[in-house]
Amino acid sequence: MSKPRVWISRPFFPDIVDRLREHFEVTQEAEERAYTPVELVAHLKDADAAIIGLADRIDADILRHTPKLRFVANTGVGYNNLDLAALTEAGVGASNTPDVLNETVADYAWALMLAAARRVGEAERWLRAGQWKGSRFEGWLGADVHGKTIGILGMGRIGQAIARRASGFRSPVIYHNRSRLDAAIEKECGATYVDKATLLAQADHLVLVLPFTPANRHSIGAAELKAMKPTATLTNIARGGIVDDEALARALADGEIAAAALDVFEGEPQVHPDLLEQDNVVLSPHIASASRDTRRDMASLAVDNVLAAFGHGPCAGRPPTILNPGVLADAS
Ligand code: 8YV
Repeated sequence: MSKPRVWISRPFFPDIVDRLREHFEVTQEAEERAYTPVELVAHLKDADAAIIGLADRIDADILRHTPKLRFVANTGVGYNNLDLAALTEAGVGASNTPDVLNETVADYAWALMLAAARRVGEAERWLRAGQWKGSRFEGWLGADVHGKTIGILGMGRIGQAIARRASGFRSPVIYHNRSRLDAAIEKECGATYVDKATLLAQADHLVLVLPFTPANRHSIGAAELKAMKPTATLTNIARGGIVDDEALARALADGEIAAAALDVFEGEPQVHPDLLEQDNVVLSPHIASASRDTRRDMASLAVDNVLAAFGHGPCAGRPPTILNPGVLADAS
């Protein structure tokens, strides 16, 4: 009997991919890029499973042409690139990579927040441009982070990991979330629940960790930015589109907030040209989870899910982070 086929849309860690070869015929792309729907169909029409990235959108139109497909493993915790209802309807299991990246993404949220507050990017560009002719006691004044109020919008596991780090900075944490956390978790994270208006008004450094849903689009727009302190910073490590990037560029230019740091953008890899004009914004190319260890853990978890979906490995039959477990129950 021929082995099932798995298509991997991007290159990663050959030793991890090798774990599939005993059970699957593996095709892996040598280059990472965004595929058109037509290209995706061409790659997926004979595949039994796929390991994909956030740029690969799987929806009902694709699934109509992929009758063999049984499982899709997404290499990210966010899965707004998957139409989960359509996958479930088509009987295709899907998984993501939660938890393994929480601490790494939380580290990066702090890195960006600190960089925005202390003007690290701006100062480095200035130095590299040969502008440093002598010290200025009153130059490069930024905002402190220690002791200041950290605001977190979206308090899932990554938000909680960000909050826990605040105790070393002696910074109080306030948060807003769709649902309030249990008192025990609030206590452990040292975080106080507030409504969104209070969060915006009181945060000295606001971090966004919301999942992207159509309802969350432009959760931070012109009105929300006006409601923030003029000395505040805004950090987005969640998803592009949660912030209205054009409104943010205007707010930064008008001094409505002091600075921002963005790892994600609406329409990435394009970045709104008005943001590129602003010096008081730190920009990075969606790398919050990109530590060597964590990217390996994410790849490994995606592979574990595929193996388990086809009855192999220690979790045989129970993909560890499946998003629609009913699909497998229906198939058995
Ligand atoms: C990406 C992310 O997965 O996990 C997520 O939701 O946004 C990131 O970790 C990563 O950039 C790989 O594409």
